Amino acid sequence: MCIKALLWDVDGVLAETERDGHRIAFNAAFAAHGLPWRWSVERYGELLTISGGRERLLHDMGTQAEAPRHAGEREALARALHQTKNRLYAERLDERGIPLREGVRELMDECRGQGVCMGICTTTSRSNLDALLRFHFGDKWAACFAVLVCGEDVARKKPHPEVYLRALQVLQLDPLEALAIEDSPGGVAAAHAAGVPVIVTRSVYFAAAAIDGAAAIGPSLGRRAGWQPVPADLGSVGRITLDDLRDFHRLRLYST
Ligand code: XBP
Repeated sequence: MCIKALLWDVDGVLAETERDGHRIAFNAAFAAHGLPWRWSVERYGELLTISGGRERLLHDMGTQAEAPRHAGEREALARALHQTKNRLYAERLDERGIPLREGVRELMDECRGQGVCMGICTTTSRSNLDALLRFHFGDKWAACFAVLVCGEDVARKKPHPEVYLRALQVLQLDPLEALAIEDSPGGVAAAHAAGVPVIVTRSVYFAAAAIDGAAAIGPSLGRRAGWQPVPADLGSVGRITLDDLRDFHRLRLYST
């Protein structure tokens, strides 16, 4: 079975948006709401085990003395903070963007050139995806993708497989006709539970995380060194190509 669709995760895979975007915007939102809470790089890394910004806020309120006592008030505060955070995140990205990770643009170009369709499978909010990709690909960025599944499109966020199941349903594909690219254990678990083979590009926050069940793991799409399994030697090609993904995908199918 060949790859008919490449399904991209967003945060950590397309760009290092967690450390350099969301975390900073969450802290700015706390300040804007007059709250003393600030998430350090390390604390934010711990909080990334909770999928979804609003859910992350609610979880953290359990550790904050200033948090409202009643569940309804906490929920309202989390919603308000999350809205502010997403607005500030989009403003920051409109102004200066966050660079795409190495090899992302080239692999997308290859997919378009070879007629392999692409989808987005993320639990981030659609406005965040829009802000990131508009900066890099212009207002018509969405036309590059056959399906977009974001946080507000699903009832259950990763590691639940709903984002992937939904994308497969829209694309009318068997899970084995797709390949996902993820960076986190939760993302891999989501793809896995949907039956979609998945490769991992390590991001700063999950550089050393234990990750099971990936067809291949490597440091970046922009580098051939450091991947497991080792990609075929392609002489001067310095990055991971669509043919490498086809190899990873094939090896995965034969080994399961
Ligand atoms: C990323 C997330 C999101 C982002 C923040 O998921 O879990 O919560 O951290 O975005 P994925 P929101 O790996 O699926 O891209 O604040 O919009 O949730």
